[in-house]
Amino acid sequence: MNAADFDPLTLAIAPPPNETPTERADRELAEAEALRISNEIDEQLRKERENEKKKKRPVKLLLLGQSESGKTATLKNFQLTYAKREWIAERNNWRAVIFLNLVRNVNNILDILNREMAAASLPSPDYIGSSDESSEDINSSSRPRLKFKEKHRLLKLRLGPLRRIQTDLERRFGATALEPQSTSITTAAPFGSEESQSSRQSSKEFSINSSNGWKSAFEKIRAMRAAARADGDAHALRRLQETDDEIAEVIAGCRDDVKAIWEDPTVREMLSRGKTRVEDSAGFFLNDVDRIAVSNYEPTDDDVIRARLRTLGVQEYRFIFEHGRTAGQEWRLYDVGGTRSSRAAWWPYFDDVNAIIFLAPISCFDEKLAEDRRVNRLEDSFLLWRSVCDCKLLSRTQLILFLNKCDLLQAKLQRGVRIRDSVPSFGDRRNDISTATRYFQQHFKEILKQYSPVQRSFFVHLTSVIDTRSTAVTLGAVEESILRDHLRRADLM
Ligand SMILES: Nc1nc2c(ncn2[C@@H]2O[C@H](COP(=O)(O)OP(=O)(O)O)[C@@H](O)[C@H]2O)c(=O)[nH]1
Ligand SMILES: [Mg+2]
Repeated sequence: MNAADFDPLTLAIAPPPNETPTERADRELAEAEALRISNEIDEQLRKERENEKKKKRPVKLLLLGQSESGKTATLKNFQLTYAKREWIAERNNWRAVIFLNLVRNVNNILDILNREMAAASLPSPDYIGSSDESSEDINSSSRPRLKFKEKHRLLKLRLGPLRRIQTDLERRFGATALEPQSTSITTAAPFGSEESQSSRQSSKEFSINSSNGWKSAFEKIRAMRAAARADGDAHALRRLQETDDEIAEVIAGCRDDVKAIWEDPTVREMLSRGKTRVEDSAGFFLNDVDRIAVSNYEPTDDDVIRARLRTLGVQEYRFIFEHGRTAGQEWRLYDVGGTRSSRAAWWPYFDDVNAIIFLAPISCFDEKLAEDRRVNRLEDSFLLWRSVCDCKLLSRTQLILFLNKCDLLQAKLQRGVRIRDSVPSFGDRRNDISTATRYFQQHFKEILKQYSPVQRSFFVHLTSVIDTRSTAVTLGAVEESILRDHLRRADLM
């Protein structure tokens, strides 16, 4: 007798001692069947596990649209709605950005004021403004000349320190990559490349250029301080160490003058004659001076959404959603620079994205692209939408259209701006928001139908993405439909 004869397991599964040949055949058959079923279950479990893994794969979402269409603001809404912890941790970092936005609003007005005061002091009564198209007929002979007073000179003087604040803040954010201002830039430098940072010098807007966006813009400030310290560069260090708090003090000290210049009737008249709508510009905070220009200012959620930090290249943001139907699921959102020259950098990201949110700012029907003053911004959105619909790589990608800046559209129409003057095909339709959105929406839909390589659904939302509450509802719908598509794909694979 060997050891196996005493092994309880061997004994338990051993055939009964007096088995007849028929019994033995039956037994073997039953065993084979049991094995088959067991294997089948194993196989099924394996498949389910694999499927789960596929479903757990990150959902990839790309935000596209021309520059200043609201892509980054939409991304921030995602973070606010679905990754609140991270949002709160970062909120205070936006303080310096909001200060910069505010200070730039003021300095832009000061620039115009300087120009116009200089011009107003010229002896010629026929003076017709400066050569800048936006201020063409500020003092045209048909209207009374603007009367600048001692008060304006004093305001200019007292607001002088804000120039330095702007320069300081821009330097802090590494303001080397700049908004293209002309048509001469036609080729895209690869994102993140040296060239894209150094080739544009005229400082109109600062930007971030990195593989993960605003986080590293904030990180950069810390790194610059460390470098100055290591080099023993006391001067650089002193400048950099000027903390947000010191900057806040200077801005708080200018609070009354900032309000005074913004509320001054002559300045308002000057801006309106020059058709400069500061309130429509990116990062507009002049109506919030009382709240922001204080030494202990802390940004609100809405402030952060409205803060403008230009995006360059393609930036990836990874969020594990804490809320919503996809709680626990990783989402990767890609935010891109939207100027014409940066669009070439988008294509490599088209490969395996689940969905694209395409932002079309429909309030821009009477505006031109900053990078090419010949091109109407709405027309540019249509063309861009067409090339996205048309793209074979994206033929199976869900496209979600946001007709954005509806709030600005509404305000514009209420001011009496007529769509037909910029979009002749609009014709004699009613110049109101519902007719306008329906008209534009139809146009986008037709392009989708006509140019998509395979038929696909048209998902569209009317949005004002600076409104965090209504945007949260919209994002809920977006999440739902992307998730459904994501799961369906996992099941198919
Ligand atoms: N009034 C209004 N402003 C918006 C809206 N969407 C974006 N903005 C503002 O427009 C500017 C550009 O938005 P941003 O998200 O940076 O555009 P991006 O260049 O496409 O990333 C920012 O100052 C935003 O606050 C909107 O729906 N309404
Ligand atoms: Mg952006």
